[in-house]
Amino acid sequence: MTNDNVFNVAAYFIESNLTQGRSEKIAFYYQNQIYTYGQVSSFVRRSARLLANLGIEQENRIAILLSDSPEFVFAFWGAIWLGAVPVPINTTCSLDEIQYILQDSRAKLLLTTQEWQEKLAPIQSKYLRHILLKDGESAYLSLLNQEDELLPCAETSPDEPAFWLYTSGSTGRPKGVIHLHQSMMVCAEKYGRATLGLCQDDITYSVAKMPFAYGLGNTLYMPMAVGAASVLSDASNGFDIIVDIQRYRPTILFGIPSVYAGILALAEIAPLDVSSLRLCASAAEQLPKSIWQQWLETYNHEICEGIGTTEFLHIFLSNQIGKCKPGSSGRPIPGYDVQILNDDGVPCPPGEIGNLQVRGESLMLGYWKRLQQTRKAIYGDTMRTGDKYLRDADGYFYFMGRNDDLFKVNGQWISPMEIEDILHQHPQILEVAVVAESSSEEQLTQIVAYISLKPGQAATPEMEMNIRKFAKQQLPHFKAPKTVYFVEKLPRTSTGKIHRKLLSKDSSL
Ligand code: 3SK
Repeated sequence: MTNDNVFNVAAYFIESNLTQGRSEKIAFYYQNQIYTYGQVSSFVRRSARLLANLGIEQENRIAILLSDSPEFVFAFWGAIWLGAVPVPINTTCSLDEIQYILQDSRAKLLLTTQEWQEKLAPIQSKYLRHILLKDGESAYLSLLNQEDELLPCAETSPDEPAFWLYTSGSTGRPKGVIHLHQSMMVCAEKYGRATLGLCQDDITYSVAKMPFAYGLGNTLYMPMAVGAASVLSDASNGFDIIVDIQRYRPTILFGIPSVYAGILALAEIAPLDVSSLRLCASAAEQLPKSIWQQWLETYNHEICEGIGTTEFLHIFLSNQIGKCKPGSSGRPIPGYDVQILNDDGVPCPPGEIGNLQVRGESLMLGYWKRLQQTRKAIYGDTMRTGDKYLRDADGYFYFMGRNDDLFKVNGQWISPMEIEDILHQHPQILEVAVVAESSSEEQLTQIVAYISLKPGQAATPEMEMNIRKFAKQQLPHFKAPKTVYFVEKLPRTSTGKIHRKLLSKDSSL
């Protein structure tokens, strides 16, 4: 960062690789193509030029509705180079959510595919001036090839908005999280370099995609910060990911718990080739201990679990290989101050559940047009995340649920995670979510488990009995689920977290 407060994060990530002699080094793998840092630099500059020629100006938002691809990369950095503000939209969003995001962000330009354009045809946004397409006659890449690279980067500052990410909580409309030019650099240094030791020989592979904060760091800016390479892929299920890993031979796998479970369930028919991997990481949701253990036994790798938020852009609590505690989110990474406070704001002693509060330089500026929610969450450079946590005597943090996931049974607070962790040890269970429902007869809170079974297992009354018996043997009686519902798969939010609100019949408990 320069002293005169001029800093453009696109120029920072692009130019540092050129000045360090990496023009010919591979930055991205995509299908059967490769893109070097020199090519990325050229396309990003052309992309800025194309946007400028279309009348996009500094601070204008541009929406990107694409799966992970070179076009996404060039449009994202090109917009920031120009001083405009990219707004990635997750391709798993519903049409209604996409319409909302286009209106709410007031995006002037949308980059998408022909297929999406057709689906979006009934959607109107009075702010949208241009739609560019990845495919078809005037494909975005061929438009870039007609541009020159001569536009200098905008003289932005580290503390002005660089990009937005929409976060869809379990209730309400998605919120636009405004991130600054400095945020990506902070996360790349604190988590990528200092915590994981990312280096230029690494090839990263992320299950989470770039419109999700976890995926953006894993695939885009963290590898670029050290001159590493990454894989751009839209694979989302266990089998396709196994194939990708064999093909691209990444050194780092950034997974999520449901995908680790899915890959393990395929271990007999399609074992994962782990010979290229030096590190497996997990975030986005709590990783059940049993999956951590099975992964170690099956693939001889610890999983380095961490947790972050879209508001902090990336991970602030993480385990370290060799010092992992399964079931824990790890300890604060360098540069982040993480506290657990009781409802009076007093730090909790080890073993007591409290509210998670995090301080760090990558914190968002705020939520777009959500002053009350911003003020409620943030004070100074500190945020209350809305998560319940406890810490053990060694300083490891344990996720107990979102504030509104915890419920009381028999007068005692119950964390659904504790029960899910036990049920995950049942050999036939693939995924489980525990919620509270009120029983119609007695109006009492009862614990209910929604379960999807491993391939080949049948959801029979005997299976239900067997699972309930297992739970009673492993848990105090009042914590054992009274009802088990079998589902094909659990509902998830667009960022892959279990959508508990959609499960509970009475979410107001
Ligand atoms: O959910 C998480 O753990 C996460 C991790 C990194 C970046 C963003 C998020 C939400």
